[in-house]
Amino acid sequence: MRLFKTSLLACVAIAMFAGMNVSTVQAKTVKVTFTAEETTLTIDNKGTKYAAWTYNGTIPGPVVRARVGDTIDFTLINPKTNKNSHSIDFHAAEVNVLDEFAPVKPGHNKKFKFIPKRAGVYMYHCGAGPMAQHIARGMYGVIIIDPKGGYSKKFPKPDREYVLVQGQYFPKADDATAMILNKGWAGSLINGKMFNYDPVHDPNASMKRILVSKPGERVRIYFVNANINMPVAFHPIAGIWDRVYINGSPKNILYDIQTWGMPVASASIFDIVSPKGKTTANAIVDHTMGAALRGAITVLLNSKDADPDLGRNGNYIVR
Ligand SMILES: [Cu+2]
Repeated sequence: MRLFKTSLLACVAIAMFAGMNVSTVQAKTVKVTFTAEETTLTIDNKGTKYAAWTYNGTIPGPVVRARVGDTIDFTLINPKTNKNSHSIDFHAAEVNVLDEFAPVKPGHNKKFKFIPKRAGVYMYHCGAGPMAQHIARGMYGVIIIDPKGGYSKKFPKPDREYVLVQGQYFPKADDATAMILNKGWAGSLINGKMFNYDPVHDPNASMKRILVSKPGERVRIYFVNANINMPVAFHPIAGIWDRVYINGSPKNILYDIQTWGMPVASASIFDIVSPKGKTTANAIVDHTMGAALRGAITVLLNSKDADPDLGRNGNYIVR
């Protein structure tokens, strides 16, 4: 009887403790406001201009991050100075395509809320027609949904976190038909620029615009394939993915992967652990040669002098 009482007390104590845990990670409301901007951006290291369409003026748009159970309170502003309707399609949202994701005319706004229920990394993009053109011109980005339970042995806290989004560059921004037919694509954009982080293959690139880590660190890459028609063969040259979390979910772990195929509109987490005690470099590529050699190469330098801020405290995207 005494044993029963003790274990009952223990159960109550555990339940109380569990209750405390829940209250310490309270769901919150994450306010997100995107303004559709039809603007001009530079899409390579030599200054080539492009008539881009964006969320908040950048390719990709802002990184949105929340936890399972949080409320995303979203507003899309389409200024009346724009010529086109725009919309939002969050792959992390389970809603009504005819309502939340409907196109918004210039001069109008759209507001809705959703509660993400599944941990992962997800693409978002504009779905207004022609969708191929709205995506190709730059209206895409990343939303990260962290698991409710946070980090664990199966989902360790990384030392650095980077977002890489790959897109296709179609120089004829007005030719939506060519985009749909995959004709005339001239390059691969990584976070909005060809060879954005590759001073090895592009003499106009800067040695300062690369990804960095210190030897032995776990680097987590949130990768999104925002191409129009091309899958990606994602590979870290001179390295091996320690883990791939398919769709970014801690439930979907693969170990020891050289190349992972990413269909259009997919997103996953890729962990790489740099060797300890020495300086090394990786070239993270789309191993599809037509994409790699037209822009989809990213240098990751592992050295003890690595900038302490890059890939930390929300600096996911090297701009
Ligand atoms: Cu759009």
